[in-house]
This record gives sequence, C-alpha cells and structure tokens, in this order.
Amino acid sequence: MEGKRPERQATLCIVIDKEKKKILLGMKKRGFGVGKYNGFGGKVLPGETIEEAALREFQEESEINANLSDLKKVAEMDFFFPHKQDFDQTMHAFLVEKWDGEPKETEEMAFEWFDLDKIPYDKMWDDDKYWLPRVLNGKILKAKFVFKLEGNEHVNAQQEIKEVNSFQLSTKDEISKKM
Ligand code: 6OG
Repeated sequence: MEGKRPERQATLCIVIDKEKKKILLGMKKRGFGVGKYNGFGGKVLPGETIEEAALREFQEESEINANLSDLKKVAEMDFFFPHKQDFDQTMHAFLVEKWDGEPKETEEMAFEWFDLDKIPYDKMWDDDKYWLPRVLNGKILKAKFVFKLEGNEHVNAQQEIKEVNSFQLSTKDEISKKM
C-alpha cells in the first residue's frame, strides 16, 4: 500500500453490545454521508491526537460517555475520490464495547441498534461491507479504497485490504505535521 496518503484525518467509533450481539449505528442527518448509517466520528482538529478526536466526536455525536482506554483501534483506511479530491481522507476506526449512558438523538444523528447479522450494508458507505465484517471477526486492518461516482452515489471502484497485528497510539507531533 504505497503512495501518497490523504492529509485529512477522520475518526469512526463503532459501538458493539457483545452480550446482545448488536451494533449501534447512527443515521447521519447532515454533512458528509447524509442519509447513511455509520458509526460516530468526524475530523481530527489541530492539537488533538487521533484518539482524543475519536472520543470527542463520539461523545458529541452520541452523547454516550466512554474512556480513552475503552477505544480499540481496529482499522486505518485511506479513501480516495479522484472525481472530488477534497473528500480524500484517512479514517481511523475504533471499536467501543464499554460505555456509560444511553444514546440520545442529536442534531447530527438519529440512532438504531441492529443485530450483528442484520447490518444494513445497503444503506451504508460502499466500503463498509468489505471491512466491517472482518473487524467484527476480530481482525485489525489497513486498507485503501478508491471511489467513483455512479449517478449521485460514490461507489467502490478499487480496494486493497491487509491484516496487521496492532496500531500504535498517535502523537500530536505526527498529526500536526499533516495539518
Ligand atoms: P464529517 O466530515 O461530516 O464526518 N467517513 C466514512 N465512513 C465510512 N464508513 N466509510 C467512508 O467511506 C467514509 N468516509 C468518511 C468519517 C464524516 C464521518 O464519516 C466518516 C467521519 O466519521 C468513504 O465531520
């Protein structure tokens, strides 16, 4: 997986209730990916580590509390949109299996719990069906997805996924170099 990586860094937290075998997804009411089910996340801001941004965005969007130590990084994915390069971004995905409180609908997100075997991939980003099942099976992944436009939809045109052993925590220095 060589080559230039996106400058923009984004996060995604995926909440799993292991006991009930359910996943919590939000329907995005505005912004990038509106109308799609997804986990919770957004852009990394200057001065934040990726993990800090992941926790902040998660709490802002879901109003659920979690601790940094309960975020487990499970994937790092580079998304490329050759037809709209402004959208290019690296997304850092985390699993959250321990949290406090109930999700509350916010201005940005409405919520739904889905059985793990009934994840609505047809209403999610086109890449999710490739990586999320593997992450839910305990794999840790590095991936690259290239999208193309079909009508109004960004569809996956090309992909590369590889398994890794783990990720190191990010540092502020490493991120500020990219901003
Ligand atoms: P704002 O820029 O609106 O946050 N995101 C994606 N998530 C998935 N599952 N697949 C993609 O494929 C995605 N591209 C972006 C990152 C955007 C949120 O959407 C995620 C952020 O959590 C292309 O603040």
